Amino acid sequence: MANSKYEYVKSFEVEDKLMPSTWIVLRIDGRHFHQFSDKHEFKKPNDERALKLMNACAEAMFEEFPDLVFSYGVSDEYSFVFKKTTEFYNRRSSSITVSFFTSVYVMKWKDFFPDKDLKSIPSFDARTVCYPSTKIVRDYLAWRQVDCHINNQYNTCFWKLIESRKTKSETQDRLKGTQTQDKNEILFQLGVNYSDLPAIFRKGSCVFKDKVNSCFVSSLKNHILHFLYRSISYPFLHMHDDVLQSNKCFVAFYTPVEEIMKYNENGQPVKRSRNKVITDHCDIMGDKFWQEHASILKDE
Ligand code: DGT
Ligand code: MG
Ligand code: MG
Ligand code: MG
Ligand code: MG
Repeated sequence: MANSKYEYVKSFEVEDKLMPSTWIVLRIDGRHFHQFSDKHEFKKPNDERALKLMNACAEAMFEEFPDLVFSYGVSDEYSFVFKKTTEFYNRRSSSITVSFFTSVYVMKWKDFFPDKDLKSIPSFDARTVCYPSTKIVRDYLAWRQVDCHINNQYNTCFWKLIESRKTKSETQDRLKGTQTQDKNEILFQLGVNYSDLPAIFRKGSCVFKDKVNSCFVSSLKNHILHFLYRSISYPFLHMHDDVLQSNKCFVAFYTPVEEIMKYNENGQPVKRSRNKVITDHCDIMGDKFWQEHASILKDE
């Protein structure tokens, strides 16, 4: 690049590199979502479609950024854990991930709210923190899930009391100083068994990659394509390469496209293990989940 007299401005840039060999946790939080959720008439206290849109954004993050190992979402926030050894974006904290998340939120809005126009521009803030040990990452995630539980129980009580024709100030007085057990009792009197509420509300959402065994399948379309490439003369293929590449020519005589399974010499289906993005509403405070998914936070 040619030097110019303006080059000196680069000397003002400061290093923006996160500590090496530490888990990077990025937390994204909707900006002014109190107003945003009112404007779009999100259901109170939980809008399942809004939560599922957040989950879809997290799933898209996993498709886009291979160094993500785990994420946890609740309300208008999502925490993303990058593996310790990641060199993604040179470990710069001002990474592009939050703009990617926001763009997906806008792009997928209509998939989740076909009946609602997006009336204002959603944006998210982001902070990154480095954690040196697996234990602290687990404690971080447990902290977010405890928060989810406390807020959800309070909000569920609050809106049930409002539904039962209590005023806002009566409701606030009724809930002041109450413990978990008291709130469960209030809910029970109002006909709600807290543990029967959907797990997505009570536990929040986990999106992560997990190894799954699947049978090796390949599409019939691919087999035909290979067959044609092997048996039709090169000049023909050359002339019609664009059509073959687009697969348009097969639609006419092979619809729907079937998938065929591969078998080994003993007649057993060929299994392969691959990473799949999973969304679930697990308990991530106890040991069970982490014992069953030991590879997620393993030290490398
Ligand atoms: P901030 O983050 O400082 O810019 O401000 P907010 O307004 O985003 O506040 P925050 O992040 O502390 O709290 C999240 C807000 O989003 C909270 O006021 C309720 C709203 N919200 C999030 N999820 C839902 C939902 O499923 N239903 C409804 N009705 N509101 C929700
Ligand atoms: Mg906030
Ligand atoms: Mg917010
Ligand atoms: Mg929030
Ligand atoms: Mg550039």
